[in-house]
Amino acid sequence: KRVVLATRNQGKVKEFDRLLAPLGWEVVSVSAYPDAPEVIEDGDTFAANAIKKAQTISQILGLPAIADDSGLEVDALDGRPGVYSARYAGEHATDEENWQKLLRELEKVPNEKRTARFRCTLAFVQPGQPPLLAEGKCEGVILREPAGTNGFGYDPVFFLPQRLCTMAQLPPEEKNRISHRAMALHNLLEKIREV
Ligand code: ITT
Repeated sequence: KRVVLATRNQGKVKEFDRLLAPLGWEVVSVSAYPDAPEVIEDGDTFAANAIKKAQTISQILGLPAIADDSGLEVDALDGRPGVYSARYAGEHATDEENWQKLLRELEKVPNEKRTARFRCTLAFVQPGQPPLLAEGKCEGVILREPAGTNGFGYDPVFFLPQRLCTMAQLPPEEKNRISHRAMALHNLLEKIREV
């Protein structure tokens, strides 16, 4: 079972690899294909972007593809940055620039109003077939200072009340037990099994 991961985000690739390899899936990143195109993410939902990424890559390479579109929804910001999470602080912003901007935007927001969630939508496409979609989420609170160095993206400022630490303080295998991505992948694998 071979699948191309239609992502250029190395943090995502590492997590999928850890999750899928034990199940006998051979995971290949799209970065291994020099001719694979850059997919423009112009959808306004996670699902639209995930479908577009998976369909484009699957069609061009002629292989099954999984795409992940994910992001952080902050309640005090009416759900932003949402689908714009990767480029919140600008088109080529680093993870650190993005969470720094988030902390600035939330400076005046009191602790009890800093609730947020990560969301992930996965699309699985086999050449010539309609996409299978699956979703996952993970609830948390945005801190005022970063803590931890694991993971990627907004993990250092995403506090997990049940674990009393940030996502970036969890070892990778622990993140993979509770994350939005892990939940979505679990749901996707159920659907793949049904087909
Ligand atoms: P691809 O489109 O190539 O997959 P991307 O990073 O642009 O890579 P998205 O458009 O889905 O992917 O953006 C997701 C952003 O949401 C990501 O860059 C992080 O800032 C944030 N994010 C998603 N999952 C996360 C996680 O598990 N931990 C921390 N931040 C996460």
